[in-house]
Amino acid sequence: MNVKLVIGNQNYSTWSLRPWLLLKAFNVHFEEVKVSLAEEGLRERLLEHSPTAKVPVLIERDLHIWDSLAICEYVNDVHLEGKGWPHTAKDRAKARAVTCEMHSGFVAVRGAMPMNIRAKRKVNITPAVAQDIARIEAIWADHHRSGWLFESFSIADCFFAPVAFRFQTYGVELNEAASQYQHKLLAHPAMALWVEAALAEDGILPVDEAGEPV
Ligand SMILES: N[C@@H](CCC(=O)N[C@@H](CS)C(=O)NCC(=O)O)C(=O)O
Repeated sequence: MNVKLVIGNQNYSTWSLRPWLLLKAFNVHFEEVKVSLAEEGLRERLLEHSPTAKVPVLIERDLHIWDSLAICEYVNDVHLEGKGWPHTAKDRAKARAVTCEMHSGFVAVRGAMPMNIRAKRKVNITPAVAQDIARIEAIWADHHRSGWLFESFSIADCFFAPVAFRFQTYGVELNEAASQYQHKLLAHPAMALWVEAALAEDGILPVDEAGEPV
């Protein structure tokens, strides 16, 4: 197989989920290489694949791409003939804006609510976390009539997929329209495959075990 994707623990690694989901959703064949983030010598093991010692990394022949959004853009260009983004320039601009909002923002939610698929937990909702949740709820509630954020499943949906798991783990309640979108994401067949693999793992990352079990 030409395309290889190096990912972290599927229970925890949000950045890995995004390009993995894009490749699966569009049936791009790839070899998956999983590196445990919970074992000794992590930096050295990650440096074998990536100059940043982070996952995900996409490898195709002599090319190594070490950032989730850069990977999705490459997959869109080279393997999807542009189908990873909506087809109008206006929707592509909006899709990129919400994707970049996720890629570089929502720091409070990302810090307080690590993805932890196997858990059901409760965390303190600070005003900053509540503000992030409200913004995500507004983006989700404004979804397209297709049920996805835009006319069909896109990179923007991949970027919000980990949040669907986070909100499930921490019992975040959403308005009707946003909740419909969350369920649409959770029901994607590739998301079910990801959960199955996450539940089969036993590595624990203490830093991502936030809050109290419920
Ligand atoms: N901006 C990067 C972030 C990648 C990242 O932070 N990955 C985490 C796992 S989700 C990681 O590799 N952590 C290992 C470490 O920091 O030692 C991306 O979008 O791919």
